[in-house]
Amino acid sequence: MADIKTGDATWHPNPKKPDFVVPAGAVDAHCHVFGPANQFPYAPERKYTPVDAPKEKLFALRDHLGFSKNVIVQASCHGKDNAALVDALRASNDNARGVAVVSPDITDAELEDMHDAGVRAVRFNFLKRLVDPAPKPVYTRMAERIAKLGWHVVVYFEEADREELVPFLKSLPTTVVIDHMGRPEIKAGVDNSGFKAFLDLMDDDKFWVKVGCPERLTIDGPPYDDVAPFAKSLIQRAPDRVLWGTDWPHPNMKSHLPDDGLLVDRIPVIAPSPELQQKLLINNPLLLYWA
Ligand code: 0GY
Repeated sequence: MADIKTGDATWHPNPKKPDFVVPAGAVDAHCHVFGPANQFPYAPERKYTPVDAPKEKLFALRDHLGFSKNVIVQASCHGKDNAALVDALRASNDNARGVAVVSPDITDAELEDMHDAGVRAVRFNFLKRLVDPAPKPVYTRMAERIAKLGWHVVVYFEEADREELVPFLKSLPTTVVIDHMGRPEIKAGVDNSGFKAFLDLMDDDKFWVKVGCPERLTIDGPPYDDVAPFAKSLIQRAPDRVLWGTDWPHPNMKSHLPDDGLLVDRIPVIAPSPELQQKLLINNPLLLYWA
């Protein structure tokens, strides 16, 4: 595993062709586009500057991995300017949907334009290393506005902040999708009380969860055996409300360059039956993003 230096790309230059053949029509439901900066400059308030990862590279990876569709999530390095995201959506032939990060002063007409491009959610990011979170009423007001468009909320938080955030998340008027399994404490093991509480939360059908991203959570490194039990438990508990994504281009990865082909090969480990794979990769994301 090579160390990644500042200024290096955070993605594998030559991911393997997956051994696991995903079902036809599969959706990579968490990925990003970065730049190119000369067309879509990074936000002045950003907390990291990535290497450009433009839409052409994302779509080539999609094809290489055997996927058909993407859900592209606005990353913090682009702040509240969703131009790169919208450009990728419009270039996708209806094969991509978007999760935007928006400013409270966005107009209804601008939201409707984004809907037309394929945006179906807003992301509330509570990771202080990535953003300076706003006061909760700002998010509540935005959730009320986007609910009218039939959109949902995607939320990114750390396990340490979960308990404090849950009442607020439950109060939102939309479905809430939780990024990266709520970033569980892998070293505490799958039976730890925090993750048990998270599993209990998933009994509320307001909540959906993304079960990818082992590369970011792992302690042991590839092939991510230490993270698999967490994803597997979530899929068993809420098979109709789980989503999977590559997380390409893996912003802020410092420990190693994840091989996206290997990430795909891990899908049958966490979703062992064809029925679970069909829900995870097709039925669930289509319902949430293309219905
Ligand atoms: C991710 C993860 C990260 C970055 C961002 O918005 C962002 O910049 O989400 C991270 O550094 O954990 O998958 O989106």
